[in-house]
Amino acid sequence: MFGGSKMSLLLTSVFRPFGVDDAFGRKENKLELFHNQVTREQGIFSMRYNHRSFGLYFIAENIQMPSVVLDFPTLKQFRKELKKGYDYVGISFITPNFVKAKKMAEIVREVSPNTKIILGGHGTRIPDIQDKIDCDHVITGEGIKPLRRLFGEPENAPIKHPALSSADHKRILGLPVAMKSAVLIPGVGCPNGCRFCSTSHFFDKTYTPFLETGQQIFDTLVDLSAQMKTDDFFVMDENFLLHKDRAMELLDLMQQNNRFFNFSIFSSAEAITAFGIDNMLRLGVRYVWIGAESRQVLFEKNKGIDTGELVAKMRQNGIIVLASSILFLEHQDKDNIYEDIDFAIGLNPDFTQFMQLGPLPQTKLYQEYEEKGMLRHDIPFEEWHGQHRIWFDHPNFTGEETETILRNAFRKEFEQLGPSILRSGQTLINSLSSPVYQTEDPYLLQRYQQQLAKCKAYYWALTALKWLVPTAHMKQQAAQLLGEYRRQLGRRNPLQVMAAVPLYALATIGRWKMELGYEAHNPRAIKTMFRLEPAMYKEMKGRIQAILRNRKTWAILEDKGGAYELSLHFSGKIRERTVRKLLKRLNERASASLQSIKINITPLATYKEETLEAFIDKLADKSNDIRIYCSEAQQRNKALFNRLMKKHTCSVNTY
Ligand code: B12
Ligand code: SF4
Repeated sequence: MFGGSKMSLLLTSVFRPFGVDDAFGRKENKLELFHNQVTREQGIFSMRYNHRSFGLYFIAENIQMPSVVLDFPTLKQFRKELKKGYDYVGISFITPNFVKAKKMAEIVREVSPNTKIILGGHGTRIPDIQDKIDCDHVITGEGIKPLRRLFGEPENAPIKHPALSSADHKRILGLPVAMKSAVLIPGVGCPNGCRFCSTSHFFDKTYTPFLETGQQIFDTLVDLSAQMKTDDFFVMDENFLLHKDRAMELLDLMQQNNRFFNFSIFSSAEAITAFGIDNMLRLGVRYVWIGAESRQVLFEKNKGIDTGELVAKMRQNGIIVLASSILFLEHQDKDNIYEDIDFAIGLNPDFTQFMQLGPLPQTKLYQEYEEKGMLRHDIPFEEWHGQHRIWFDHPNFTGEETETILRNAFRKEFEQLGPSILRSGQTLINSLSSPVYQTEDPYLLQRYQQQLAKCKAYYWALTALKWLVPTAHMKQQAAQLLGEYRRQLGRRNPLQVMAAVPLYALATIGRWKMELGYEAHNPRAIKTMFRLEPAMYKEMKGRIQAILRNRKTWAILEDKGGAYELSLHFSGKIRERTVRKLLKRLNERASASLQSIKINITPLATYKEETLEAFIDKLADKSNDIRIYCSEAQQRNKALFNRLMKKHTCSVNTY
């Protein structure tokens, strides 16, 4: 605990490296969405993005306790952070990261025994988790309310949405992608309760909205758009269009206010059908992730809907589609599984996810398989992820066979349909012929213009893509697409054509790097402080004590092995009463001279020259190394600083 009454919380993801075979993880578990389970066999055409642990930022933003979010630390960084003396550590983990969470809990006990451990995230559904990982609290399901409860904070306070990029470190063709987009999380969970679905069961088959109305979403979008400088949003909500009234209210507000946000969403076939393509285009839905699951209609959400037709309709109107399919369902055997794979490929989406059926803890599927003794508990949790081998006894497949069939499915999809980036280019140009845009409606016409601009930007890359694709079939696909862009947008100028050369060269270097294994897919550690002032944070390190701390002024004494360093942090105003108090405390604590004094006056709104000067005169008795940190504007007060530097051994630095 750091002095005073305030407590502190460290919220951490599990540690990196991710995506390597070691004692804590597997190479299939990269911290990437597309390269893991969508475009994984598309080589240089695979989309390479890292994603933050959004839940942690959501929690930190919505509790009152001073918190630090540590995303993707190494074990060394985690140890170092723990030494700062937190009261609580919250570890977020999913089932395949069980051993990582366990290791981190052991480290907490060793490095900071007084810190309380809270486990959260999907991994907490592992039965008897509290006996498997040494911890003080387990919070399963939605995390904000229970944490508020634990910390004695108002449970039902409004939810504030954090401003976060939807993905970091975006690359394609080995090149960085500059496009910005933010994440929007309107709520968690899904009431549908499909028997395999981990998210639905984790949130107790209910939807917990963070943003309940269209108005709340609209206001949040306006706010996030200003902060993140983008109108593009990745919407993390299991079934965004299922809440039709909310989405329609949002659309009305966007039209009334002439705002043009764009969305990538997850939605089920039934919700898409009910919402309608027309409304989707108005709303700016550019990308949809849909669960096709299987040729045999097994799930309510797909009943009575021709998924192939729906996918085609969306693509014809310019909506990029990712269709997700499950392999190794119970009815599948060595003959019909290829029919199911062909069915998935036949949907002809822009992107395909193949996932192995995975009985994850506490789903209906898990309970059933557990009862029937079908679960392979001898397979470690690190391998319970759906992209390598199944972890249950399937009547028709061995684990090895599931690995091969899954890989073949991805490869076949790539070979037959070509790179997703080409398919998306096709969908993009389709949008220009969408009947929805054949209208006088100014809002839709503006939407059309946006699509047109996107097509023009895409057109630049097409020739290089044609050169880069590996097979004759794909080259033909690229040539046809090029022809279509030419027909609709006219010929490119020489500069646009020449752009293909550097793009091709850079992508070729990217390909070599990938083939030689030099691809960086691990994110760096990201540390974000919430309600922690720098001085307060510093104090958490054991050697440091605050001798004065109020809302505006911080005085920190750091033991430098016998000698002390004093750091002062002022904001608002320097008050004479505070100065008196500080000098008194200083006299009480550090009677010996101070090695150095650092004074940060940058956050001061205003200061009286005489007060600051008199204060520094007094401090000068205590140390002959005084460093003043100020802003460039403050430094313009040359007369004061020259005087101080003449009188004392004092330096003035700008921040
Ligand atoms: C974004 C995401 C990712 C990102 C990773 C982000 C990250 N930095 O970890 C990417 C794309 C990289 C990814 C990868 C994988 N993922 Co993933 N992913 C998701 C996804 C789509 C959204 C998660 C999210 O941000 N939700 C929004 C936030 C607000 O909710 P939340 O994270 O659940 O957080 C809430 C609660 O869980 C809780 N909480 C969370 N942490 C904590 C901590 C504490 C202390 C407390 C008290 C509470 C708490 O409070 C939060 C607010 O309510 C979910 C599915 C889903 N829709 O939830 C799958 C999901 C979490 N992923 C899953 C899996 C299996 C994987 C992979 C193994 C896939 C693969 N085959 O490779 C890899 C593993 C990567 C790795 N090595 O860790 C599974 C986990 C299953 C399980 N039961 O454990 C899920 C549920 C998908 C699924 N349905 O199967 N994933
Ligand atoms: S509709 Fe999708 S999110 Fe909802 S339970 Fe079914 S699979 Fe899960």
